[in-house]
Amino acid sequence: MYTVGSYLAARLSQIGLKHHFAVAGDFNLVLLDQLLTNKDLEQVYCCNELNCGYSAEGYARACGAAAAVVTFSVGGLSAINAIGGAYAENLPVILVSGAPNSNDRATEHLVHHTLATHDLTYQFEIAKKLTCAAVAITSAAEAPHQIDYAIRTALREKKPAYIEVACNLSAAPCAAPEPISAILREESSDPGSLKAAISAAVDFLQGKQKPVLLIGSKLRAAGAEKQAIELAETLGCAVTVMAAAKSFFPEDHPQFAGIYWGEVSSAGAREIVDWSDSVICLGTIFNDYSTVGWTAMPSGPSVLTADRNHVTFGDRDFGGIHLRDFLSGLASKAPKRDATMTEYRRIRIGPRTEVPAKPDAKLKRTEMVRQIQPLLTADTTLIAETGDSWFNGMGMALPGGARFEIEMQWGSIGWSVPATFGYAVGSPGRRVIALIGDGSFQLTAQEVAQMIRRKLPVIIFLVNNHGYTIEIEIHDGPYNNIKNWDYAGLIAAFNATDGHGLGFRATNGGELAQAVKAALANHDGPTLIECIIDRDDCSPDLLSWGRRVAAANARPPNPQ
Ligand code: DPX
Ligand code: MG
Repeated sequence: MYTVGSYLAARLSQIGLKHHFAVAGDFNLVLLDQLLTNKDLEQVYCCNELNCGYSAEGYARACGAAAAVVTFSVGGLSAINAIGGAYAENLPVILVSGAPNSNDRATEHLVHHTLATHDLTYQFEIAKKLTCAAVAITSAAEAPHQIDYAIRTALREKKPAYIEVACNLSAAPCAAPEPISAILREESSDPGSLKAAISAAVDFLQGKQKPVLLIGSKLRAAGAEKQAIELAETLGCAVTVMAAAKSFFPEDHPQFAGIYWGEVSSAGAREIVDWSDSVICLGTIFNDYSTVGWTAMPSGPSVLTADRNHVTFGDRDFGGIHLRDFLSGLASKAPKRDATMTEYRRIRIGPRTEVPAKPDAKLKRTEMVRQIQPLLTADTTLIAETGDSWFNGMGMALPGGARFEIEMQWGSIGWSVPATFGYAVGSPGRRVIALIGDGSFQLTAQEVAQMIRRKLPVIIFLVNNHGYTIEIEIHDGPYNNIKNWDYAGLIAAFNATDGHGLGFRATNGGELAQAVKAALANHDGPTLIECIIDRDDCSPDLLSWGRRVAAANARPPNPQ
């Protein structure tokens, strides 16, 4: 016999989840019990609901989807920031919230954890704005199709969904799950539109001599990474990658021509995009940050954009197309156009080898990244928090198989601590390394305790540059100073009597090397290495980027 809660658990398990993240509250306790009845689905606890949402977001990066279960209002509204992030980052995170008893709706009753008004719909209304599907379950008979609709839509759209379950319905009997294929079935491309788009794109390419590919972050959401390689290999052209899509095209591929990010591109990438006569954009997102304050935005008739569900260039626009189908179709028909690759080979500069600093010399950013680079192996995932960690991460060369995670569209500081936790829960076989600034860490630091609880051997490089350095470079003021913490010392507090986390403080290269050695040997918990560097010791790219972004922010209002 199924209940609303066990039905939900069955569906989460059937779509491939092995875990769900949760924070308890009286409106979801019975629901949590019901979820626990499913032995294929482990319940993983978080310190608060914001972290719970971000943990699920990180898990979705590793496993393709995720679920976070919270209580009403006081929990749900905290989780909402992470759900906005999942929307912006194209990740199907299912937010499940317990809710007041269905008998308390449309009555004179006031309920705790609410605004002390009779409105119990506000969380649902907010969730509707930030998800692709939101349902409120107030009848057990309706629950199966409501749950299926929310999950199916999230998986198809690669966006978060919201399921609210009145607390007295979690254990109410309902229908048993029917075949999961109804949820997993993908809509296929419209054959006519697909054929026309491919043929028009072939004509477009026939007329060009120097195309370049530009990979964007929606390529992964479209599940089209393999097909992008196929197209690249048919064309033979240079392949550049946007910062938010780092690792979505293998950096050890012979056609990889670096990160295109306007003025702060990796060496040769901007030159090759500027030199090209056409840019094929695959799943790209151009915003003020990724265009470096609107200074680097491929546009006009020489740009062909293939997005998750449509293809557009010049005055053509084809809808109802899966990016995957378009790319593999085009790969089988496109002409060879390798001029940009030939040119890139001429201009490319080999990787700069940084000279090791003296072991007792004061730690600098350059020495820190020099020591992190060799830790990256085929099974590493590097997670970079918003801040100079973006730029430090961008500069790392990724061996084949290595993955890179960044939350560049949403850019909410604090994301990386729980996202790293969630990612590590979801991919126990990978070595997870996080680069996190001191300011960001202060938002969500307590989730390190959950890494300790689950004995996850994550390595955190905590960059203590004494403040919000990226903001300092955009626009400085007293608000960019933060209270210093004993970051390494926190680990002892989180360990309490039963944890095996390690915390180290590195003030020079020698101490950092020792700490890295200990981190690699610690298999029983996370290792946090606090790297103490100067407040202004940031990457040169941050300086250039910050100047441009500040200029974009400072544009005067249009005269009325
Ligand atoms: C803010 C940012 O210490 O990194 O390398 O020192 O910059 P750096 P830190 O983690 O500081 C981060 C800080 C304050 N951004 O420089 S990027 C504004 C902001 C945001 N998200 C949220 N609040 C404020 N991005 C949730
Ligand atoms: Mg900082």
